Amino acid sequence: MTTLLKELFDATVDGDRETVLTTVAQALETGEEPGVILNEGLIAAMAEVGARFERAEFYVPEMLIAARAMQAGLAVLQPHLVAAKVKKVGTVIAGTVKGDLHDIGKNLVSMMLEGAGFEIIDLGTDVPPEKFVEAVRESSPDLLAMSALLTTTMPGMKLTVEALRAAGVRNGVKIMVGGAPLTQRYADEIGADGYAADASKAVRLAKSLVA
Ligand code: B1M
Repeated sequence: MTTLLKELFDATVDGDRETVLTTVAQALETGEEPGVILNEGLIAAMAEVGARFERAEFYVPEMLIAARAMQAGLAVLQPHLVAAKVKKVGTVIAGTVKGDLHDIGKNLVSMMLEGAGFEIIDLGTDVPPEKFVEAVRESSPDLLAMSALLTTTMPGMKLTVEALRAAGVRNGVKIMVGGAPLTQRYADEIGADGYAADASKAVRLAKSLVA
């Protein structure tokens, strides 16, 4: 890894947005491949952030700050990635289910997935089943990622799985669910393909579901 990419890696892990922005720009100026900047700088750094979170060396705030720095760097890199036709790991439609306005966890999961190379289509909060179905129909994503923070809104996930089935699009998409009140058992009960307890595990699950 070049010194510049190492600097980008460290700045992303530290959530140092300014240094991320300058090192991405410098790496592009020196002719570094956009895909290498993405993989060795930003994505590798977010994998390290996930690993530190799992070792309880990082908590949610550190992870959020790093993810925001990563997103800033990614925005600069994006047009160059498109020009270089760098392939995405997969496309994810993300949203918090109907009746539920909690989005901090969903946003963190989305940012970590973005940091792992996924393209995110974020439907926001309070998303009814029919809106998920419409988005799956329109975008044919690899993954549908649903979040719920309230015991009263969890059933929205089951209704969405049923609505996807009724619309005939369930089999074309992997469904992952998460949020504080959820369990693997609930995910199994509603026919989801996977459950993750936190953003780091969500990245691992998403990668395994599209593998
Ligand atoms: Co609300 N709230 N809240 N709240 N809120 C909780 C969830 C609650 C547990 C607080 C409590 O009573 N102790 C409780 C729910 C009780 C229950 O149902 N069991 C509750 C309640 C009752 C309510 C209201 C009903 C309060 C009221 O008005 N009477 C109301 C509901 C509004 C609505 O949604 N319709 C309400 C409102 C709000 C605010 C708007 C004030 C605010 C949300 C702001 C926002 O999100 N923009 C809020 C907040 C902040 C919380 C707490 C304090 C924090 C949630 C949070 O952001 N955590 C929460 C109590 C708590 O959790 N300590 C609480 C940090 C976040 C990073 O974690 O979201 O768990 P989390 O996400 C994690 C994992 O769950 C996982 O990864 C994330 C990162 O590691 N994960 C996924 C999440 N989604 C995933 C998806 C995946 C995989 C993993 O794959 C798809």
